[in-house]
Amino acid sequence: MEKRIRNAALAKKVTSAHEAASYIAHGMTVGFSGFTGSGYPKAVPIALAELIQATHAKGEQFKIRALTGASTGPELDGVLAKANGLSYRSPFNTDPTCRNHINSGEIDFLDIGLGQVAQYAEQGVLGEIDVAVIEVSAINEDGTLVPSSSIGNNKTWLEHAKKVIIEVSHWQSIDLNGIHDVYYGYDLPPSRGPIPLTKPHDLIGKPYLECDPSKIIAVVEANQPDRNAPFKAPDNDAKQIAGYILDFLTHEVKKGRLPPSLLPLQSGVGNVANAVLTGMLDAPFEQMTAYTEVIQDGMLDLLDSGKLTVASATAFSLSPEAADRINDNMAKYRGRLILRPQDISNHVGLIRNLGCIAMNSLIECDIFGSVNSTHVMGSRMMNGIGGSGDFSRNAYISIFVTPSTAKDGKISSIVPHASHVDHMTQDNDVLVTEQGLADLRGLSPRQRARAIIANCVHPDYRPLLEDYYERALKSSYGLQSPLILNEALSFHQRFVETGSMLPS
Ligand code: 0RQ
Repeated sequence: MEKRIRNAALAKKVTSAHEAASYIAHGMTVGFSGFTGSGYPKAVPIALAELIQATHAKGEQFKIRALTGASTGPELDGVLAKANGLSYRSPFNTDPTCRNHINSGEIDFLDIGLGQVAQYAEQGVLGEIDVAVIEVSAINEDGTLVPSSSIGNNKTWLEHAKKVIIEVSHWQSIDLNGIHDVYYGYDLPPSRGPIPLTKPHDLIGKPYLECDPSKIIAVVEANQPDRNAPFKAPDNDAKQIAGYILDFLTHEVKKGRLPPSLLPLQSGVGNVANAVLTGMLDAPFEQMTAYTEVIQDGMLDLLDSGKLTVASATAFSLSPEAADRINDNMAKYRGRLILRPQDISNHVGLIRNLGCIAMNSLIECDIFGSVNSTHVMGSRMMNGIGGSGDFSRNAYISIFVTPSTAKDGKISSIVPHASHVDHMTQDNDVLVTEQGLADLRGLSPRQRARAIIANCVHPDYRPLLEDYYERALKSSYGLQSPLILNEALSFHQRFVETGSMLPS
């Protein structure tokens, strides 16, 4: 087995996860590595959760403020939430226990765009970062750190934390060395210059993370796998949605509005997004590129087929099979898979310059095209805005996808008025459901409503929305965006009262 801790001074700091966790105390702000279930520390958070439980058993308080890149896994968000050890969490979470604690009001959750977190930390508005706990795949002889399967906000946490705990993962591929590109030229305003990245494959930084060695208080060795969840095989809805998107992109190429290789793709996480990527395997596009935040199975398949030449992101989010495949062949992907800090992968200026085609899923969309990505019935947090805002506003074309209904048809994904808005109507170009596609570009709100109701709504809900909209046209206070004020959220109210948005 190749040696992972190659720096003599840091090798002397190797200790147990429990010893490392004991440096974290009640009230501290901890910056953890981790993004969409990859590259998060496992051993130290588990030990920390045990320490928290033991402290609570003595009748003493112990809660921390946890910052990450994005979602982590059961060994981090899961155990800390179960131990009632979180008072504050940002910026994105998919763990069910943590979600429950957020929605019961026990955890203050700051839901912000993933590209914005580093700047907030630099401004100091997230408070002082007491400790950073960062998973790496190796420590180089000179003390620089080879990141693991995500970079996320690691550069920021390492720079701003007062103390650092490094968790060296023996599970991660040793060949991750050379996959990362950590840009160190990004100063605070007014010293900020242009970022020299004009193509997704450009390498503009260093293949490692730097850290002042005097801040490193402990090094822990671990061997747990990332949270790699299997993807469902694409169902009919997903296949239909993928078909409409591929037809749309083909049409845009024919019209000369997109080049035959398309523009850099961004794809959100989830089964529908993965199905779209799978559909691209048979699509007539060659030499494609991806500038995105997460690399999932579909993107790996596209790379292997040669249809995609490069995928730049900040993290992997793979099924267990794809994780094994990539870990066994990591060296072969060097130069074609690039992981960057999330303030670069999600940099709004780069997204605009590259002209990304953004494809993201949603919770609900209203008839004018305002999108809610986060709040079920306007108040219950699902995961967070993630990177969808960074990409949708700044993309060349922003596409949102969703099945037209949720929860066995009891919820319409298209509603008269969004119960929460993450992406305003002006930012959203194309809406796709299994019913069809609405190209909203250049349309006024009234034209958008007609296109969405006609093309995207499920037949069970279409008469209800047509009826609502026709009445709105007659009674609305203004006709720019027709609205019946005391009925706009009536679908949601009906669901909360009866368990279905359909009238009984
Ligand atoms: O619930 O898990 O109980 O079955 O939401 O929905 O249809 O499986 O779709 O996995 O793509 O997730 C918006 C949540 C969609 C996700 C969201 C319920 C539905 C199901 C999941 P169950 P699906 P997906 C890059 C981009 C924000 C972040 C983002 C997301 C569950 O895509 O978090 O875009 N996006 N990041 O039943 C009630 C509705 C619902 C609903 C769906 N209208 N009401 N429940 N659901 N619609 C990645 C990152 O940023 C890291």
